[in-house]
Amino acid sequence: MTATATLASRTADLLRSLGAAPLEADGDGPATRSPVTGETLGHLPTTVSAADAVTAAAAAFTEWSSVPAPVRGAVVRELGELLREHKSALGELVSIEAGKIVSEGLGEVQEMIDICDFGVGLSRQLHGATIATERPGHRMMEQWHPLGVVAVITAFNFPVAVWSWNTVLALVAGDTVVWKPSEKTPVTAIAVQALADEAARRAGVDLPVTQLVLGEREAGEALVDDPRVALVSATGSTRMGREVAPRVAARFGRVLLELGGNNAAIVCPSADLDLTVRGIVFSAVGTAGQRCTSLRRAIVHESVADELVDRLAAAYATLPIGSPLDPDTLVGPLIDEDAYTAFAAALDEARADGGVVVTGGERVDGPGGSAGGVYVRPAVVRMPSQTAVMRRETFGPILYVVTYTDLGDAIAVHNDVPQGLSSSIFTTNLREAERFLSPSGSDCGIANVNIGPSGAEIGGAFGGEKETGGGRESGSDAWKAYMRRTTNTVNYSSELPLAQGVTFG
Ligand code: UN1
Repeated sequence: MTATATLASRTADLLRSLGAAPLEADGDGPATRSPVTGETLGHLPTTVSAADAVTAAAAAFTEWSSVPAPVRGAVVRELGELLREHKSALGELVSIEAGKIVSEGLGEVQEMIDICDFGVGLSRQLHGATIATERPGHRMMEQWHPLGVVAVITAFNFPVAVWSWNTVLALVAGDTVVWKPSEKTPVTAIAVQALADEAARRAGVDLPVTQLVLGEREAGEALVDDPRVALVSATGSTRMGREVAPRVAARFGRVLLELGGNNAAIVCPSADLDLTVRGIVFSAVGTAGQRCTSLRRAIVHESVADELVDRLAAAYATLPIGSPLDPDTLVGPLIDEDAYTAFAAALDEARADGGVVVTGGERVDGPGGSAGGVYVRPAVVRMPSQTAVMRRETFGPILYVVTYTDLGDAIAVHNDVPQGLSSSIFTTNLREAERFLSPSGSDCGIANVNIGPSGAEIGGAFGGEKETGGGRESGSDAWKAYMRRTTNTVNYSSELPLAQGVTFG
């Protein structure tokens, strides 16, 4: 049997085991491929159109929003159970379709399980405040009510977890969801939708509370422009967000944007270099540099830069690159040829700017040979300063290194990029760490100490500032984005005192 036949038939088996129909070997629908070998996995089925999905979601919302939140939580509990049961199958499918190594494919499903656990608890904690009023015999409070139909637009790099962060909160909040996944990762979406349908069935919910719309750009645009969609939660490039935000704003809808990152680590003289090297390698190389939280810039004190770069080069030299399905691999493929073009162009530009590629940057053969799958050696590039290429997000494993002498300058360089997602400092000096976390430190939504910028837990709010889009998903009080707040004032007296001391008649 050829490798091609193996991956396509493995995908069919996995889909069946997850309760979904296998893809068609021949069909009218578009073909979809695996980045592991570049081979076709099959042809996609036709799903409901965006407009019809929104119609069904809007109708379902009227009923679903009246179901008590702790009862809504039952769907999420069932989903969490199903994900536990099917973790290895779904994780493997993520590896086949998105090219993540085994451990990261499983980790992504674990993130889904974690947010389900969070969501079940949250379903009993959707609380509003009681606020002191200035009027006697009055009570003022706020309540959080379901918002409406939520469109979830996801990217290829976290093809299932990002859906779950949004959908779990939306379901608990009493919203209904229409999902438009990346064109590059429809198969995992089909599998997850089958699990979500089964979860609803097990919870006794006979409403289309979650739906899947497969399609190209037009499908996403239809959701963005539909006035019945109350919230558009979109993960992807800044370019995409720049188009989505004004269109949704034009109809006074809400957006939750998770766009590009250009995440950095400042490495201080006191840093524990053993830990720093491990933290940097995981963040810069994990998922082949294709996380929005991937580490792209190291801003290193001049006294430790040479040693750190030598140690990074040594660590990079031993990285196993190859099929993400091989449990020993640490670096899987880039998603497609376009990703390689951007990777190579960024390296050329860095060299033209005076950068020196210390290690990596070459294209290598993967399991599909030179014909299929895009594999590269992760690169470390020493730059003379933070030039334009460093200020751009290139979705691949390139780590740029610049040096600093003064921490204030390092923080200025750190913040001098258009994006503001995640950040980190490696130091054992309390003053340096606290300064980085302070208002005059990192300007990102996520700031870490002695941890790289990637691999956030679901319990915290996830998202960033500036061109990252300002949205927050996942933990903490991110659920509020999926609900509408009402402020209620109740007069239980027999007088009618007016606010601000106004007298009227
Ligand atoms: C993304 O890359 O779109 O913090 C999300 C992380 C993951 C999520 C990344 N928990 O790296």
